[in-house]
Amino acid sequence: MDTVQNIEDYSLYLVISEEYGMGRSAVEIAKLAISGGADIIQMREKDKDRNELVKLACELSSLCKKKRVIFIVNDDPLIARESNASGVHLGQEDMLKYSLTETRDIIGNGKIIGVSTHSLAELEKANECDVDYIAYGPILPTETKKYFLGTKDIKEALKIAKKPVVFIGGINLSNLDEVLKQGAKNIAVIRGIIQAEDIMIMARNFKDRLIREKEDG
Ligand code: 3NM
Repeated sequence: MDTVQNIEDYSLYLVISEEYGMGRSAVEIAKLAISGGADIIQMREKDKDRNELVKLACELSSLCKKKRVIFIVNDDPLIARESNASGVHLGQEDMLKYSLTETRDIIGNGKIIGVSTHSLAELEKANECDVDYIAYGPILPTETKKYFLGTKDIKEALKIAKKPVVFIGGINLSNLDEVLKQGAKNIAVIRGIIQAEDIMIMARNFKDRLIREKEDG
């Protein structure tokens, strides 16, 4: 039986896109990051066809299950269901394709739904929806987006949020202290980890810092 998993405070959430992985496969990246302490893995692949996505999602899902790590599929609740993932992450534009009601019907009650928000207004709206966590960003400059919100938004976002918030965008080991100082409890990262020469050590550095923050907290 599936146990219901929740995003716990001080989680390290790794978003994997092979295109940024410097030739390393998503599975290889996931294995190394999990060894280093990643708590959540998201498959975010924009250049694969549906069959490839399902195959990869199934591989990552069974790896994560073995390691007791949360596995989230980006964009597509049907692939999340097919791969028996822990949940699905929807961007604002994905919600035009699948409403949250449809998404819940597809993936089921015991599963996690996360949504991306890019303003305090979007975050407030997400508060009232059937979602289990809210991603907020980009809080720092990142190649993926043309703008950023700034770390000052973190405190305000946490004041408003009624669900766990995962901060994302441009986070690396050098600015992690600033992000945590503003009160962030969960962080999501792509390049800061998957572009490290040693992914396992980098994930461990991130996770150690989160654990220290929790203990000092
Ligand atoms: N979503 P990196 S920012 C995928 O703000 C993604 O919703 C964002 O990559 C959002 O850690 C982002 O390399 C990119 O900056 C995160």
